Amino acid sequence: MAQFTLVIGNKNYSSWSLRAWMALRHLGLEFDEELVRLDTPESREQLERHGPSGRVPVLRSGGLTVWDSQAICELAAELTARGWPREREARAVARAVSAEMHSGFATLRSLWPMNARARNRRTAMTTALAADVERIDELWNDCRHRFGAGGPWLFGAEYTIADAMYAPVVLRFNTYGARVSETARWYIATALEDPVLQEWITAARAEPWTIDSDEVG
Ligand SMILES: N[C@@H](CCC(=O)N[C@@H](CS)C(=O)NCC(=O)O)C(=O)O
Repeated sequence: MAQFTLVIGNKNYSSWSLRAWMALRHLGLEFDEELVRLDTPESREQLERHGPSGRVPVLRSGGLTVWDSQAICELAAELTARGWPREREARAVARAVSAEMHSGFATLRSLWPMNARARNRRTAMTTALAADVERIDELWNDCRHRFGAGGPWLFGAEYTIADAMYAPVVLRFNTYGARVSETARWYIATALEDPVLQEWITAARAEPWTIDSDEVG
């Protein structure tokens, strides 16, 4: 049994779970996985049993409970001494773009819910949605051009927490056909080839459950 247990929601729909899961996997922290189905009559009681916020992801280790994706990523980075760029300026920007994702893009998150297995969905574009897409395109370009030269990720050769934070956005842009720049298209294609993300998508496809409110487009 691993020292850590990561409690997650449905792989098809739970974008915050995906972020923590991607970070742990890429940073090489071993963990057991426990899935709580979202949107069932029992979900609330089960979620509240796992963590005080009643939300997933939750990371458990012995008596420690960590109940937020960003806090889980930070703990993983501390434990592995990986996950943030080594160079200070890049690290500061990586933290800024990760925080921007964690605290923002509400329109994108509500109008384009993560649906890992869905393809070719289309929704009406709104000004607010276009602004979120444009801002993410801009920040991906900024990271790739300033720091990405050494490899495929936002900050180059090493996968960082910033990549984990935007993994659900990669899936959303793919599902809903976001119109983005060439750099962003390249980053999406590269991130989609990642075997770790592919493993999550395969598991999402195998889930028999559907959440109607997240099936849009
Ligand atoms: N700020 C939290 C957000 C977590 C969150 O909203 N998780 C969703 C699933 S992606 C959840 O648990 N929803 C509870 C529900 O659907 O009942 C984090 O970063 O972990």
